[in-house]
Amino acid sequence: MSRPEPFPADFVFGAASSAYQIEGSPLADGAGPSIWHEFVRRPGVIDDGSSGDVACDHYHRYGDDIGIMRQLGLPAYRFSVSWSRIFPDGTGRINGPGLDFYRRLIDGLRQAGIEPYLTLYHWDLPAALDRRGGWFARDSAGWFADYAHTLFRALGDSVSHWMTLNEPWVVNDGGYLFGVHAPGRQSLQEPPRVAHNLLRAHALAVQAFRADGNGRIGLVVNLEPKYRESDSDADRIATDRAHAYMNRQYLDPVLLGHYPDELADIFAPHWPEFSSEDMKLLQEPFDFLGVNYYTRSVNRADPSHVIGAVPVRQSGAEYTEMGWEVYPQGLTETLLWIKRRYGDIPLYITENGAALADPAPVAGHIQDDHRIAYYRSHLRAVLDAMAQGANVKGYFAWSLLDNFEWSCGYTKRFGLVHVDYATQKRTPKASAEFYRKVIASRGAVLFS
Ligand code: IFM
Repeated sequence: MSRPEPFPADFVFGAASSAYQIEGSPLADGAGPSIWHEFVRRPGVIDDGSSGDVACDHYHRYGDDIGIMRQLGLPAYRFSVSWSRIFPDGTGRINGPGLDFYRRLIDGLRQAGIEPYLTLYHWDLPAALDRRGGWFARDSAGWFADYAHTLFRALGDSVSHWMTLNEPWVVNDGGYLFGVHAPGRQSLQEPPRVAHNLLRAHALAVQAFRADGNGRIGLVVNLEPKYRESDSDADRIATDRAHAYMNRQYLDPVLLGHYPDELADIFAPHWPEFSSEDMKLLQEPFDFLGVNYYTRSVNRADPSHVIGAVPVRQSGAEYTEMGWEVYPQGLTETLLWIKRRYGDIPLYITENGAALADPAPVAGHIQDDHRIAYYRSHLRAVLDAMAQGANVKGYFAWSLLDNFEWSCGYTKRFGLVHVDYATQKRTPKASAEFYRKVIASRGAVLFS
């Protein structure tokens, strides 16, 4: 008797990556520097002092990597384009060889029967644009729309799924509030306008897509359900603030037409009045929402923290190497929360995965059972949400390859495929084989 196939036939499985984290050769073939290329050169900002200069050398090895995707039976691959490979100065002159790299990648994917899902911005702003104010500059929205428009025209015949921004919350929180990510600014004044400009950029790109693009376009946010440590008023207010700051800041404006009230409080006296024209622009309809899910947080009030809340570790809970609690039911909750609050927008899980200490290879085999358990529980959580009505269209594992994990450098490994950074040898882990079976059985293996 054949097993039931829990995921519908049109559900898309894939794996995800991003340009700076895997490509290497950031200045090759006429590319300009990005803010990450410059940021990693500051002493002390990356845990192991590393950079994305070589990373997984995907810029040269993309053909082999497509071969690996094919072995895994991946129907889709989510990657990002490095803006400064296309526009070395951020705007103006187009760098043909940069565009050619992505054409080769996309052609290779298509020839292998793998559907490309293209993210326009995964954190690597051209450094030239940072010198013009970066995302704090109101002009940034137009710079991004022009770049997006160029890609819609150049690649629109072979890419049908587009994502504007990856995790605008991280861009702003890491890059402009706390300075632990590029461009390393630490400001209370900039983040409200940075958030607004990011969302204006997203909306203008969607408008350009409607005028000159093919297929479907969406926004990718990272979401974490926020719990409170106690029922005290202080913890309740703090948790509401954490939720507004991380989860609602980038969704309420685009889907409901206003920012959460808590933000004015958090950023007082720097919270600006935004014009009604701007707020209308932000509501430009888009086709799907990408959700990156890793964990939840349990919050305690802490007036000394900018947001007024700090996450508290849970005793007895399991944590990944990132210090993130393994909490699969949070994914179900998050998907259902989106539907309740914002309506029935089609959803993709655009990232989900875990950095875990992998066991040493035995005869070239890496038995990462803990990662298999993570994927199993989270894929089941997606099915739970779907059974309760969440409109989930696809799931992308983070990540295809071990890669450069931003301020953690190469100290954290999220990959389905192990990368030996000294030799660039790729070794699929046991989790890759498990994911292959998930895809081949459309999820039946999750229950065996
Ligand atoms: O590696 C990152 C990715 O670039 C964005 N989402 C979270 C991942 C894990 O931290």
